Amino acid sequence: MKILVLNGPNLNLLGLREPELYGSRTYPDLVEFCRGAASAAGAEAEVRQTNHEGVLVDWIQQARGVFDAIVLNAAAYTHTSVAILDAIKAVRIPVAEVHLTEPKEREPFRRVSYVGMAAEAVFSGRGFDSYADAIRHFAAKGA
Ligand code: CA2
Repeated sequence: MKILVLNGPNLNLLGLREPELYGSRTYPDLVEFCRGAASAAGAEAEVRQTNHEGVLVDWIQQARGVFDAIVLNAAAYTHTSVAILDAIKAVRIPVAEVHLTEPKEREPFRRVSYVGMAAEAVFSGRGFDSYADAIRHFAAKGA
């Protein structure tokens, strides 16, 4: 099973800023972590990051016929992007929403999730382990 792991804006700064919130491990650490979690679950993960909303839309569209599932941390676009919601609905690949933190326990503007309106599952508040939970979710059910 091939899983596409997509990361949105500023997640390239992991470990370099706000470690009290997002931890001290870096984005390259996250890439390795996801690859390892997928491998342990008998799957394969391709991990990408972009700061651009349209690039996330392109990657979601292009996943059709290539990947079995998408693990998506759209970061701030989670709370704003109808374009990403529409892309998820259009592509018809199962999507899991993930977050390092628990957005619902933060500022009120993080309580809305457009991604969550189309995602089949949400894993949040467990740091890198949120990604492992999502990867195992798809591996266990065969996407
Ligand atoms: O908890 C998460 O994973 C979030 O998706 C992170 C987003 C935030 O907008 C969401 O509400 C919840 C922010 C990502 C910013 O990443 C940084 C990493 C290190 C330093 C600064 C920002």
